[in-house]
Amino acid sequence: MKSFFKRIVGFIIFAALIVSCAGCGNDTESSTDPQLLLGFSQIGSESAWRIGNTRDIEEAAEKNGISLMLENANQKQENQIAALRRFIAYKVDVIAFSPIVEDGWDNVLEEAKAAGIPVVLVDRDISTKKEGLTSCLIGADFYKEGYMAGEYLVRKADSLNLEHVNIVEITGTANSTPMMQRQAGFMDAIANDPRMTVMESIDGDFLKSRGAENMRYLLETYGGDIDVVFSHNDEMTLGALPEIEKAGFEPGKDMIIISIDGGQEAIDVLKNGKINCVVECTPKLGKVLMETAVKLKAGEKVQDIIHPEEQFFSDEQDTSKIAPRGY
Ligand code: GYE
Repeated sequence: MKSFFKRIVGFIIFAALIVSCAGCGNDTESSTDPQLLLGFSQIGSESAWRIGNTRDIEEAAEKNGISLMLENANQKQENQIAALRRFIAYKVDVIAFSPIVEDGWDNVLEEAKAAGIPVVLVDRDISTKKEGLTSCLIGADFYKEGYMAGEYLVRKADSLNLEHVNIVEITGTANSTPMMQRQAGFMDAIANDPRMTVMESIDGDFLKSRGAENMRYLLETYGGDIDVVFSHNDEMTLGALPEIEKAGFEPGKDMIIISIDGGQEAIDVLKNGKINCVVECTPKLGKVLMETAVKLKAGEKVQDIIHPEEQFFSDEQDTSKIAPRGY
């Protein structure tokens, strides 16, 4: 009995110590007591773009004194849903996430709404019939990116006096916003040009390995009939290029290569002439995300959609002047 009593007293003292220390710590800790806790669910680490985007968000959070709970879903929607539920249980101030695909978010977003936590979509959009599940979207205009890629191809076909242009398309993750919008923009840009034929569109899931695998299959199937490879991201392009060379073709010359993202590695290959065109998609969304999270916590209104400014790089310009990319 005595020892039980002792234990209780010990526990009370221990608990009191924890409570009294929670707010003190050292001086720096107390002064950085987070005014804002942001939960961010990232898709994964599939590309230089994604890794650059994660880094940018971490740096922006730190710069703005925002506490970041960052979770990497390793390419799985179920992991993202579980992360959002943890953020809700943790009562974060704002939730942000990059939805891997567009469908399937209604239930968890209803839960966030019921908990009164504003949600920001970063990079990709969702599709839902319900109103008011998210506060805004910060991400690129993927339709415009695809459209610019298509416009480039029309100009390139003109400059080479091509009569027929056979295209293969390696697409990003099925049912993801960039995949659907880049494809739509590209198709619209070439739609009125009778020279253009898309021989096949194939899902490469934004992965380098799948870019290589798909390119092998496309070369086996269509061989030298391929005039153009339109790839939805740099990783898949970088996977496809060695396969084209192994099959005896010179990328950039025998085949026109069009890519999207504009990471350093792809830009270096553009400079070497093995890629003809790279449409920029900037991963640097962190600063705007932090500004938006602060406004949402303060109950202020934010813009529905925020698209960053994006550039375009191709063999039509002096590529030696392209500044270091940072991702
Ligand atoms: O193009 C690709 C990535 O959603 C814009 O996802 C992003 C895309 C990007 O992994 O490389």
